[in-house]
Amino acid sequence: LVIENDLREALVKDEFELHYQPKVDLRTNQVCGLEALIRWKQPGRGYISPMQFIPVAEETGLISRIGEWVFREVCRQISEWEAQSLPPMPIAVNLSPRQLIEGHITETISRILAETATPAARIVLEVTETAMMQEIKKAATILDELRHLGLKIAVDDFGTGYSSLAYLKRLPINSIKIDRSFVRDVTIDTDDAAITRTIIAMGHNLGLKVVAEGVETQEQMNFLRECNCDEVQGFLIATPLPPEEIVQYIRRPS
Ligand code: G
Ligand code: G
Ligand code: NA
Ligand code: MN
Repeated sequence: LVIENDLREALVKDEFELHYQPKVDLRTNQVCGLEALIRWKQPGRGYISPMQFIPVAEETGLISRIGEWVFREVCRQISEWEAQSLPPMPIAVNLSPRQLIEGHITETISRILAETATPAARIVLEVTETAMMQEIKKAATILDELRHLGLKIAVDDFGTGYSSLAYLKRLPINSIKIDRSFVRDVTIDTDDAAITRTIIAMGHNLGLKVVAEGVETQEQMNFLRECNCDEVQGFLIATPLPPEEIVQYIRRPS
């Protein structure tokens, strides 16, 4: 059981890490971006899943401090990789609902970008459909501010909430990520195949880039390529990796 005090201590003791999962462009087969995923390495207990502690962080409000740490660490990593001459690519950061709606996300992000001299265009913010729909007016205002700063916005876990693409059209969005629950059976379930095709076609008609997540097999990837999906992410390509392994992965001979 994760409790508030453990999380506070984890921040003080610097026990969080970020791992990065690559995304691949289906036309070029090249890595075209990375998603930062938080990990908590507790001495003696190993890694604790964000599924266990992000909800606690949300409930207690600690998410704003953890989120700030994540954003700063991504900016630091971008400049470290730049110094190592790794090709520049966008890095996605997950925002939970409370981070989007409460507090001062725009001020926090613009301050960290300025302090770390990070170009805003290098960052993609992943926001779940549910988070955007909870308070759509407020979400729209905040996402507008963030896009004006130059960040890109992706809708995460797309298809699992109650939004329609017509609603999404009113939000300043650049891409949608098809939830992995549709991708899982896309080659065996005709409904999931139809849903996936439809999301890709409608996303493209609205001028959005479409990413599929949770791609685990070559068959799923072939299907997605045939449907003109733009990018894929999942264990078939790579699991989330620590930063050193990302460097090796990107520099590997192909
Ligand atoms: O990486 P993993 O599949 O274990 O992540 C589980 C969940 O935790 C996912 O829903 C993911 O979006 C969320 N998550 C991972 N890293 C972060 C983070 O830095 N901030 C927030 N808010 N959520 C994260
Ligand atoms: O909710 P979000 O999409 O941010 O969740 C990201 C989580 O999904 C990460 O914890 C990551 O470990 C997990 N993940 C990434 N690729 C795959 C995959 O191919 N299959 C499964 N089951 N999980 C994946
Ligand atoms: Na995500
Ligand atoms: Mn997702």
